[in-house]
Amino acid sequence: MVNETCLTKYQKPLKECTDREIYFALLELVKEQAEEKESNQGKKKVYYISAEFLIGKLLSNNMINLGIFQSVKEELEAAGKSIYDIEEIEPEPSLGNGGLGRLAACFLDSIASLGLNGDGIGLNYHLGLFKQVFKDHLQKETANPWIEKESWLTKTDVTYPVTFGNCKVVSRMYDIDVAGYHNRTNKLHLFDVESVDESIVQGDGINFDKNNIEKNLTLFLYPDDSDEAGRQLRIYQQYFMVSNAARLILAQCKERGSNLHDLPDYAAIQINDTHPTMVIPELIRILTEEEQFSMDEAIKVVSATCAYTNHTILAEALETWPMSYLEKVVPDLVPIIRELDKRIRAKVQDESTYIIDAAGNVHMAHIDIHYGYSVNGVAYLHTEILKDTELHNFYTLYPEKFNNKTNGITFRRWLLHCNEELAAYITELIGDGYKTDAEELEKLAQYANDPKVLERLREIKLHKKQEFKKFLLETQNIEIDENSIFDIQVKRLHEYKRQQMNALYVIYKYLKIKNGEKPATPITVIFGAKAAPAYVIAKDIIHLILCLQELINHDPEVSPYLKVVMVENYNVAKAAKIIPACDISEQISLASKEASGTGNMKFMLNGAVTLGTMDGANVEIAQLVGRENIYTFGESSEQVISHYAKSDYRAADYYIEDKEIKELVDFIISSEIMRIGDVTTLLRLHTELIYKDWFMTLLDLKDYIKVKEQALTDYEDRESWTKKSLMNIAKAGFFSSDRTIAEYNRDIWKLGEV
Ligand code: 26Q
Repeated sequence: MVNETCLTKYQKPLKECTDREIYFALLELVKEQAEEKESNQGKKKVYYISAEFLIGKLLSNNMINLGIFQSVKEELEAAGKSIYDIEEIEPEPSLGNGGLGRLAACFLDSIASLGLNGDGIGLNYHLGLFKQVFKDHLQKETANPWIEKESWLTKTDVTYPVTFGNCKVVSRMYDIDVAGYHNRTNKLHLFDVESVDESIVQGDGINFDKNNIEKNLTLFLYPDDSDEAGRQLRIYQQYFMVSNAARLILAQCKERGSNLHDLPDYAAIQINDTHPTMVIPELIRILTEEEQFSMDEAIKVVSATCAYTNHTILAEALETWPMSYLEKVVPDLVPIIRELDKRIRAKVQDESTYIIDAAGNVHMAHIDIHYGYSVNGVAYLHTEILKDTELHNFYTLYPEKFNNKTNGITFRRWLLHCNEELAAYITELIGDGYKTDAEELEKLAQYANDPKVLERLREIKLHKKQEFKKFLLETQNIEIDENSIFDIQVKRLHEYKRQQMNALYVIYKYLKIKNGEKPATPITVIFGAKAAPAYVIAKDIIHLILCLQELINHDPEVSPYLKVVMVENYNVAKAAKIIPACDISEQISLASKEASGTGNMKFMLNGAVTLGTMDGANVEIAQLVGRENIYTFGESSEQVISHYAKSDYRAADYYIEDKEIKELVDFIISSEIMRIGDVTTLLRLHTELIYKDWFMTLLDLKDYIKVKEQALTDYEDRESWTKKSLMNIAKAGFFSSDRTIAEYNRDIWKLGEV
């Protein structure tokens, strides 16, 4: 099969082709096969609009879903080639920041795999999110171009004019095929402008002329915590995305027979966080201005079509835009937004729910909640907190709109692809029904006391650890011990996720070893995290970790027992190599702050044991696996919420009153660390932890250390540890995104049978 494509494409056989040539041959072959399964069946369609789709590399996953991975792999092998070498050629599109973007990608996979009629709509960022490099123990950002002449993108002839306050652009739609697992192919539509000019990026960094919208509109994806200059550009991007989305959706619905008055029978629009919220006023604008709808009817129809997902409880992350920005960028939407606000003021007393506040800021989430038909959180606890506190006033108004959809992950990528060996062994034990019905993983539980099974699971884990060890040596020249305990925290860097608490544990362990207390089994603490370029404290935490890495790994007294690794430029491809190698999964956010987490699910599925707080989906993991198969610690979300309400947490009290805490925190500015790192940076972090510590690191530090020590001790009984590992895999079925998407469809989209 591949050989034929090579002969046609290059006039030479597979075995004479370079890996690069083979990659492009496979790209062509897979695109052709995916297109054959394209289908637009079904009257109603879901449009998942998202500013981010963190799709990762697509080659192997598409081959798995099309059912040709094994045969292609074997054909390559016979020609002396390796599919794993070919995988390395593919550039990774970095079209997302983290959880929210990756969730959107998993959802597209599940929508297609369940055979549902549904497409994604987003933006084609040419440089995506920045690439992270480490220099002088600091994070530096560089551009990450990923679009090559031949790629997964297919240029379409769909183009629309988009009008901003001060300029006009013409869009073009590019499509990426989304091949479902042994099922239909859907589309990811990514809009772009042809005038984008990558040469306006200065030097090898990520600075560029912010004023030239035609040239910069789809150049970069903004990091999830951006400075003022970047924020205005995000409104341009958001409006560009939803203006195109609205045009496309209305055109497609008309094609399928809608007269637009019946739009809710033809479309469900899922709004992924508030980034696409302007689609609501934009649709209302088009229907009233161009389709002769009355305002009342336009609002009714749009409200019955749009549904909103909330992904965050952090108040500072809820999007509000100054009216003055909107007047400049999207003046045509301003009268609509004012009308939407006026209608709420006329019927609701509660000012906290108004769209435009007294200071003239527009609250995007408020538009979604008043003018959408569904509001969902992304894990049980998260939805409860939204109802009880953050969005309580809205819940009182519209209790029927609120529902929970606990996140999930696609098992195709996060098991079948990233851990072929484990997937094959599971198939050997329980058959391959679990690939389409994830709950079948439960059948593994019957082997919990089978020494042969546990032995084989240990072997697979060791093998994945060896593979990651090799990768790390090749990419960062760091050598780790595959027989050590791999304790891993990989996720975006944010204070609420508390990488700094893990770093304080590393200091604790370092001092213990220095004091002669050596761990029974060596420990490798692995981090991977990008910090938003403007997020100072986040970057300071990276600096601390890199300094610890330097100090500890070069200390001959300590490094045989403890190593620290910060993986550079953590992304989807690296996640797929790291996660299967994990023993202990660190999910240690301050309770109430992590909406769900999805990394926690990926680790669990690959047999890691969670060390975590009772936050986000950890709560559901704990409930599923039971007390003996998870390590939980720290104050509860109720306690934390009460600390904020009463303002009664003072980090300085913990620092002053507890000698051990003081010793760990002060190590940040010890002569050992200061010799390696930057004094100003380290002092700033030290001060921050003692006088601010907004996310209460010191509150849970002692309990964290205690429980982590217990986990490490328990690891010594390999048999019972592997049993925990097995039980985690067995209970992971609930976290399949197939389950999540089936629930979205049942409760929100109601697409019906096709
Ligand atoms: C907003 C305004 C301006 C600039 C950037 C942003 C912005 C961009 C991205 C704000 C937030 C994000 C991303 C949020 C995110 O990834 N949230 C995560 O979503 C996951 C999927 O539901 C959850 O599992 C995580 O708990 C949540 O943190």
